[in-house]
Amino acid sequence: MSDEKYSPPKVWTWDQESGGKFANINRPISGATHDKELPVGKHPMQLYSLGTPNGVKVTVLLEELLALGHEGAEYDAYLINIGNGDQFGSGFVEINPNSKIPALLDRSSEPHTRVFESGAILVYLAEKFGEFIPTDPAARAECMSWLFWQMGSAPYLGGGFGHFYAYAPEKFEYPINRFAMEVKRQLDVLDKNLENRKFICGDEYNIADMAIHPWYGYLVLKNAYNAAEFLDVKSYKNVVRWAEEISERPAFKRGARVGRPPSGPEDNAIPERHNASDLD
Ligand SMILES: N[C@@H](CCC(=O)N[C@@H](CS)C(=O)NCC(=O)O)C(=O)O
Repeated sequence: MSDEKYSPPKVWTWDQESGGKFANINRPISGATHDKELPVGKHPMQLYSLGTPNGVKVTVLLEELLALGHEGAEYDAYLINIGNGDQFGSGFVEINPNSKIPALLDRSSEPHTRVFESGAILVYLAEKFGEFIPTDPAARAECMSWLFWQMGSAPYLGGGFGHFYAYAPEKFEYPINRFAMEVKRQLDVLDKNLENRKFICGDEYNIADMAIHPWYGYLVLKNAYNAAEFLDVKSYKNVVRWAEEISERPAFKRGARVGRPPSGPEDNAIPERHNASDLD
């Protein structure tokens, strides 16, 4: 396969053999592919998710809320294995018609409240418990601006740069150049913002930090996509300082462990979480 030879047909059709890491789960059709009820645990919050950057945002916020003593944030976290197509089960699609993790069901409301899209889940929980979201209108606008910045920007990082640099069946110069440039621009935006701010919005840690850290913090600290050197991530010194500080928070450390099988004996990750003691 080569990008030089490709000329798009008049009408696009689904090529199931298109290759790449996610070819087996990507489909041009929405909706359920099979009947499957979701499991339900004993806690008010039922989270159907996975320990990816979008999933970790939510477990980190839930752990932060629990650390402040909000018992209503107690949660069962169930693993949705997107590689096996669990996101296309009928029960999951009822909670998220877009078939992507994370999805939340709040069983403390009557009727129960479903929430999908990680940004919407962060806002819902922060508002419900009155934490990690400013009440002053100007401060709230700043928080929402950075939260929506993350929601709009990260697809260029993951779906654009990460996909073409790490997952596509071949290395194509054009998309790698285009998305590397954009990701470096985004890192520069963050770095300049953090020049005079401790956290994304100022002195207070809030849901904007929780949304941005699993993507850009992970990128600068953990060699995401094996691209640390290629993107020269360590040169974004303010982003590195901010990312390191958040990584030290006990609730961050707990939340970041939920939603994946351990990769080896040194890894303390847990696939599912049903009790605080699962992480103690
Ligand atoms: N904008 C969504 C993106 C969610 C998303 O892309 N989730 C990925 C994993 S990080 C997923 O579930 N992919 C499964 C699929 O595409 O079928 C959010 O922030 O919640």
